[in-house]
Amino acid sequence: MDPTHLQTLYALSRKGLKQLGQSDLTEEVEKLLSFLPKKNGWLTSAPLYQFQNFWYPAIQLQALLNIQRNFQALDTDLVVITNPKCGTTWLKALSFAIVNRFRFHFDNPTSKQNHPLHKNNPHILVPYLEYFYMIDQNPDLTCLSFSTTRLFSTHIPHAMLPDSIKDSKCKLIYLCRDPKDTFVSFWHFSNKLRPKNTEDTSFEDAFEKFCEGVVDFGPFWDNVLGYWKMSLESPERVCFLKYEDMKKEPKIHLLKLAEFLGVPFSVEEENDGVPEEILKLCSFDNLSNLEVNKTGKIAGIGFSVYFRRGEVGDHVNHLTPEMIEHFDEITEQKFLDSGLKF
Ligand code: PAP
Repeated sequence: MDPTHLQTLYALSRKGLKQLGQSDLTEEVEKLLSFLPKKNGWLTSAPLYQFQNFWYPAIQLQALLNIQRNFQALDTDLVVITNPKCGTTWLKALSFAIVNRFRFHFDNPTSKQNHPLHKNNPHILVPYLEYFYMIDQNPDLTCLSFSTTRLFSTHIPHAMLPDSIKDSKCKLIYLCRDPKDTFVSFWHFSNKLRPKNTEDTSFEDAFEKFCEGVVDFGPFWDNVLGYWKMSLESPERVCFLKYEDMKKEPKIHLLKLAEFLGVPFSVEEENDGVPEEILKLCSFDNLSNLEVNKTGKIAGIGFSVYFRRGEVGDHVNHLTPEMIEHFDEITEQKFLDSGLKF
């Protein structure tokens, strides 16, 4: 991979992450915020604002408006989309490895050892589109063009996607996860991100906020439903995946993903065990034990925060039976008649 592209991607993530803690907003956004419903956030100390039914920190809202106005999708783009904490890091790694497997081969030991995922966190290789647009109203995206498929990610809800993405033929992969495990993952993540001198949100308070929908890019359920519906209407555009299914049958889902992306595994690749190599490279055990992910940091945030347990069902260790029941009731009600179940 071209080192200048990598340097640009690192610089972008550094600036984007620093920006998350600031309120460097345009006058237009400042004015808009003064009219929007506002609640205390709990992922970071930044408040959340409700804009057209979804909740965002101010800087993310600014990025969203810039994206809606200025982002130009290409038909060859691939967008990795999630609610936060649904397995974004894993999906970024898998997508990168699938799409770029003809450049970084798995049948050649030197190429295998030098795979970019050994030295770079997946969030660097597949950056958030929001990071570009927090910094600049109309940024230069050339650093994404190191391969014919531009690969980036977002947490933007479906209803808020720019027309440019909706109207293009670019492909979207959406990964969702059981909201109970997502909430628990969010909670642990927020404890690691929140600056030491800020007041803690209690677990119960965070639970209530999540259930009310007050969480970055939430309500969780509405974010999921938007992409679920799009995947039913346009299955050739949206591949809708569940974290739990991927954990249970990773190879089946990897093959499905490659097929969807128009780069199915050949018989030779399958015979050579390439799908297994990709799964091993992107596995929780492998990624979380790489030096870059154990000790690497960017803008003061260690990459290790993206790796906790990586399991299904961890919520039973944190939620009371009443909380679980409440969560399940909301899920049932929200997904009623949608055909979507957890
Ligand atoms: P993000 O949306 O902020 O990027 P994301 O990657 O979705 O975060 O969330 C991290 C979750 O994915 C963690 O879940 P946990 O808290 O329940 O443990 C993390 O452990 C899990 N995760 C990270 N990498 C992998 C992986 N390679 N395979 C499976 N799960 C993973």
